[in-house]
Amino acid sequence: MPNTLVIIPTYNEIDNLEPIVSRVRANVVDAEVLIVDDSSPDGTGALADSLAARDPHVHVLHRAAKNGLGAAYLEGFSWGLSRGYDTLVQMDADGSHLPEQLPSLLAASESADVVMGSRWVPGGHIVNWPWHRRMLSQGGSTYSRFLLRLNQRDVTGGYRVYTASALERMHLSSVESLGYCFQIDMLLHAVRAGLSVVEVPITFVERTHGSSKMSGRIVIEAMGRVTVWGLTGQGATHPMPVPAVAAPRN
Ligand SMILES: Nc1nc2c(ncn2[C@@H]2O[C@H](COP(=O)(O)OP(=O)(O)OP(=O)(O)O)[C@@H](O)[C@H]2O)c(=O)[nH]1
Ligand SMILES: [Mg+2]
Repeated sequence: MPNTLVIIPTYNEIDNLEPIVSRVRANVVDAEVLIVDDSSPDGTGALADSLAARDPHVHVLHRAAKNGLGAAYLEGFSWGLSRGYDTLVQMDADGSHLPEQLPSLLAASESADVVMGSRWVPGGHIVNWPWHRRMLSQGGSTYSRFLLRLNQRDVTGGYRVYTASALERMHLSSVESLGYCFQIDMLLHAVRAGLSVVEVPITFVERTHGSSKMSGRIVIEAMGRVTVWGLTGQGATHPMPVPAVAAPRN
């Protein structure tokens, strides 16, 4: 039973999916891949099925409708935890997260609960992003770090590795965010659960095929939630409230 599951959420990634899956398989040969597709109209889900039919290391979860990357990841985590994987990776399908850098993230996860691929630490790079995307990413990270008292530099980054025991301690049932904010929400849950978090520099490459699902609504969701969390004292310095009843395990 391989230990590492790489979860790749997809919505209209037909040109990106096959290369990213084969690069993951080439770079971490014993990893398994879970594609979580939200009924992409461009046929990504059918392509995912054909990749899974060719390679027993590839699995697919089909969801009925587009419901945000956060919900797709939560379903992927639950799928992986219930099957006993002990390392779960988040990776975009669009080529922004380089599978060639996954071995260094996995190496770091041997001594940390959560590993975050980071664009904003020394050694981190961004390729082909316009200035307004850099500003949004850096501005969003700075705003969230300040309001939520987080120490990490790249709080919206989505290239991460979680150990299964970390996810089990993070009270995922209270993660509600759908878009960009999901990454901040997850980090906040990790820090408040007392987990060790390390940032590893990555090179983030802007997608060359397909289109971004980032939208004004996603940015507003993130700003609104971060502001409310900050103003209501739900930042990183406050421990997670322990649920009165233990959450059921899948
Ligand atoms: N299953 C699922 N996947 C999604 C959804 N929204 C985005 N994704 C996937 O999540 C990953 C990240 O989405 P992107 O559109 O690249 O958004 P982003 O990386 O936040 O924004 P950019 O930096 O502009 O690319 C990609 O693999 C998308 O296909 C969704 O609603 N459902
Ligand atoms: Mg992207």
